Amino acid sequence: MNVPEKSFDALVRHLKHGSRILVQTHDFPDFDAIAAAYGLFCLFETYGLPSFIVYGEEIQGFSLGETIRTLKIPVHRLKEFPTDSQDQVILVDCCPGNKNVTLLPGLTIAGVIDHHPLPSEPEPALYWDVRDHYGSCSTLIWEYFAGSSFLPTKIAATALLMGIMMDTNYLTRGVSQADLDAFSALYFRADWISGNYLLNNSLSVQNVSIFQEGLEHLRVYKGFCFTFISKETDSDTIAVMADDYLRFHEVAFSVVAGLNQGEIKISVRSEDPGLAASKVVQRALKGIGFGGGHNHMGGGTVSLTNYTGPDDLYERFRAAIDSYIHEAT
Ligand SMILES: [Mn+2]
Repeated sequence: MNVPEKSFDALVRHLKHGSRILVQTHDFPDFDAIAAAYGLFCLFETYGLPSFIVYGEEIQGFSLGETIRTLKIPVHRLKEFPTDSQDQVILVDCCPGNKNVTLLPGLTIAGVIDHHPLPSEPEPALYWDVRDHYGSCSTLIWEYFAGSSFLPTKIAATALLMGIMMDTNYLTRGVSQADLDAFSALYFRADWISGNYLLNNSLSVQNVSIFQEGLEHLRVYKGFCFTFISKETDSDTIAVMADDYLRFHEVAFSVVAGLNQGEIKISVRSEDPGLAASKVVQRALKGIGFGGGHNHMGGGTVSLTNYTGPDDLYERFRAAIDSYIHEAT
């Protein structure tokens, strides 16, 4: 059987001539999603094909917003971006059929470029390039550059390098050979001093009370830690907290839940190779919300109507971890 070609040229061959190209990320994009979308946008530009980077909900966190402003990445929130029935969509860093991306009704999904495991029933798309062993989607887009006759500009290289660094937590989780190759190809092409400055300034002193509450509510059970934030927070801050708690040597799996715009947002991190963050969060939220991600990092959402408080959420995660360990042994 012939394996369909995966490359930028192959993607372009699946596009309809004369229709606008929308490069859509998941609804609450992160660095990797924005970087991959921007890399693709730049490639389209060099081919003389204008495209638009779109997302469903919100850019969260100071650091990502500041990066988009500094690097002048043209992003559009779908609520303020009129679409046309002829538009064609390319999804990056997400998959049609997963709940973290709201599909535009009636529009053709021309392509899917992702590094998350496929959902059980993905929606149809014309071109697929899903490499779930890659640490970042930015790596995949770098390979599209490498396979074309164009190299990324300094700004595009900086964005892609930031995407790799964030999704692999500075090359410490889920790293494949492809990520290392992309890293070494991009490192001296990018302005890493600026990129690192932007990544390392994600916190605000206004968040001190959130960190305080996180520590006050922290529960630790057999290598698993859980906390919740009752104040309004954002997914960026809870992700930083979930990362940080793994620094406790007693903790190998962390869960941080927080209130965000009428929903409970959950960030999950695992440094236990036998405990996949994505699988635990899916199991813990079954029936009350949804979750997903990778082995090392994941996230989820529970609507307030289904939320029965932090004690219940804690028990759900504890039970999910216990049953998972049980199955594996
Ligand atoms: Mn990603």
